[in-house]
Amino acid sequence: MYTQGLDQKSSQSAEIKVESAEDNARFQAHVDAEEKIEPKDWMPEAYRRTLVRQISQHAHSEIIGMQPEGNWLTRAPSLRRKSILLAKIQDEAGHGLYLYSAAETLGISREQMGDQLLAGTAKYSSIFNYPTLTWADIGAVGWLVDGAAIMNQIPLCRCSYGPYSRAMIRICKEESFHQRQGYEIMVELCRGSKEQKEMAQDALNRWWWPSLMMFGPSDKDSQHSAQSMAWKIKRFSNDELRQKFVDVTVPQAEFIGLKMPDDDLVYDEESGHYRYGEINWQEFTDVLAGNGQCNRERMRTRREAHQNGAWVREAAQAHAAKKVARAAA
Ligand code: FAQ
Repeated sequence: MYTQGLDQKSSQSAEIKVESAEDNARFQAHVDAEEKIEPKDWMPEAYRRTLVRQISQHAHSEIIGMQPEGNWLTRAPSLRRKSILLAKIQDEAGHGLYLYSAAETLGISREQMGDQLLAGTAKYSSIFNYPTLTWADIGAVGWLVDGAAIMNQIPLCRCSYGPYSRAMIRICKEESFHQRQGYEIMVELCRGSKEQKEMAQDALNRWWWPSLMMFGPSDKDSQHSAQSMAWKIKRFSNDELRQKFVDVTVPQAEFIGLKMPDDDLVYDEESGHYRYGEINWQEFTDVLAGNGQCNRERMRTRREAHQNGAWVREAAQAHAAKKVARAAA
């Protein structure tokens, strides 16, 4: 999708070049004028590193994020539900691939990013360390997790880095379909039997707070937000996006007769926003430290999938080598 034909010499020389105040000022002016930064443009090393960190973590999230939903593929309640879920999970794989390609334009290889994930030195979203216990969880994941993802990702379509912003445009269109399919599952369950409605409520109870944590630490604890906003990588702070998500999601829950699992939730007429209770940041820290309910299982599954795919990578390389040899003959 994006060129990987980066001029190795120039990207190396960019790294060793001393960054002058003039270079940085010119770069910031470019960003402030809303002009896109493209792979071969000069950029501060810290900008490049921030993007590699964020985009690769985003890509890893899409790939690991296939696991909780994959858990229900063989148990989806109908053929229609199964084919929709299959298509959604395949979309997530595609998102991961666009994002790895966008990160590769910054001079890191997909293999390096994969190694960082498997070594545990790169993060993926906290949300994918929770289990999908019932079919209603598939509704809740689409409605809440994809809903939160869109809220965070729509502004990324305007990110200052060209390849990331362009990848996000298509991803957001697909995420929007994902959110609707999840909400539709919740609507159906809430219109169904008493047991089905209880199952939907139980899924909401378990997924609500982890979904709020997806937006990252509160603004006062967010290490990267201020710089990322100055560089127009991020357009809104973590708390601003979390608030927008709460404001659109609470009425959706009310519409289908579900109750948010937050006794402190109240609509504030004056500000026009819902005020919500305290997030359990200790739980967030524990999940990031690898101690969530499913961290170990997710990484074990990913490692096994990588090992089991070794023959595919070898076959693809052998095929590519044959093609090159044939073309040279
Ligand atoms: N989980 O200073 P900040 C999806 C880390 S895609 C884990 O605020 P920043 C689609 C953060 O990396 C979901 N770690 O950081 C789907 C940093 O650690 P570091 C993924 C988190 O970057 C749906 C530290 O905490 N979306 O769901 C989390 O300015 C269904 C300090 O935080 C993206 O990645 C977290 N929740 O803001 C797939 C969107 N939050 O790197 C399948 C792009 C924070 O220094 C099924 N990313 N951390 O070691 C972003 O917008 C930003 O990176 C934030 C964090 C907002 C996530």
